[in-house]
Amino acid sequence: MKDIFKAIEDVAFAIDNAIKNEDLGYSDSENSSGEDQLKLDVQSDKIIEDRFASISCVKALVSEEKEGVMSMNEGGKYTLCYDPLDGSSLVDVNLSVGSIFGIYEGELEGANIIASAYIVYGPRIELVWVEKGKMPTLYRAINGKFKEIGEIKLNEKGKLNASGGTQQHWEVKHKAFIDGLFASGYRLRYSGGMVPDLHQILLKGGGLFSYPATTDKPDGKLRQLFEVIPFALVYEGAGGQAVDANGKRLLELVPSHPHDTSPCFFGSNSEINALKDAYGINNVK
Ligand code: AHM
Ligand code: MG
Repeated sequence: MKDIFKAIEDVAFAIDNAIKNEDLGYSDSENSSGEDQLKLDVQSDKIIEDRFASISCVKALVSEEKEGVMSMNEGGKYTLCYDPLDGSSLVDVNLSVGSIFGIYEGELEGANIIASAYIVYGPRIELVWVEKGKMPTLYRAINGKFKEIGEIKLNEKGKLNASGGTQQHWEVKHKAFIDGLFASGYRLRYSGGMVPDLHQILLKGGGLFSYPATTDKPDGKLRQLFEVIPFALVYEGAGGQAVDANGKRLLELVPSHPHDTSPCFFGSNSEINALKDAYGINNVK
């Protein structure tokens, strides 16, 4: 696992360098979700693929920017599922973006994630790493090296509210719930990048991030293997909750395809319990 952590540290600096210096235009290709790929998406994917080729415990890669599963090292036991540059459409307006990694042992499903990590490319580079059953740890890049800052713990209740999806397509119960949070004093914090948005809620003590089912996207937008499940491990490790629209733990998701999506809600306990009440799903497993 140390090898994987070291490789993630290395790709953080390489991708940060690409973001700062490379062409911001589109490539000629689309990813498997039908989205146009930026040159930076493709470059970030290649940086990760190349660095992980030499990590013998990694048997396969699954990337937001690749079709299917890419075999790597025979005899490896882990599959690395990753989004190389999440929120890449925000690079041209110079907002923070990120990379997300889930490390799975066995079948690719929530129950088998054993560690996850994300990198925030902001004014500084930060990295959060969590192993199953432990608390997430924050690292910050200082003078070209990651320094351990400390463990991340959510408060029982926060103040921030971030909900994605087009409001025009929100379900009535979602709109009523979000309006209720604002009416009770929550503040809007939504950049359109799940990495900085979820990171902000974690570091500011709590709140709620939602990417709900919408009438135009009934299964949500965010991908289970390399966006939703890795962040669920972080939020549960920090003492919060991460559930789908039925109140099921996101760590129990079983994707039938590597690019399957799911509605998702991440937050501290008070907000997720309020969500379950508002959605009428309390105690549903
Ligand atoms: P991407 O992986 O193509 O960058 O898309 C994922 C991003 C998330 O970072 C963010 O939460 C979401 O898309 C924002 O979507 P929307 O603009 O629909 O709110
Ligand atoms: Mg993404």
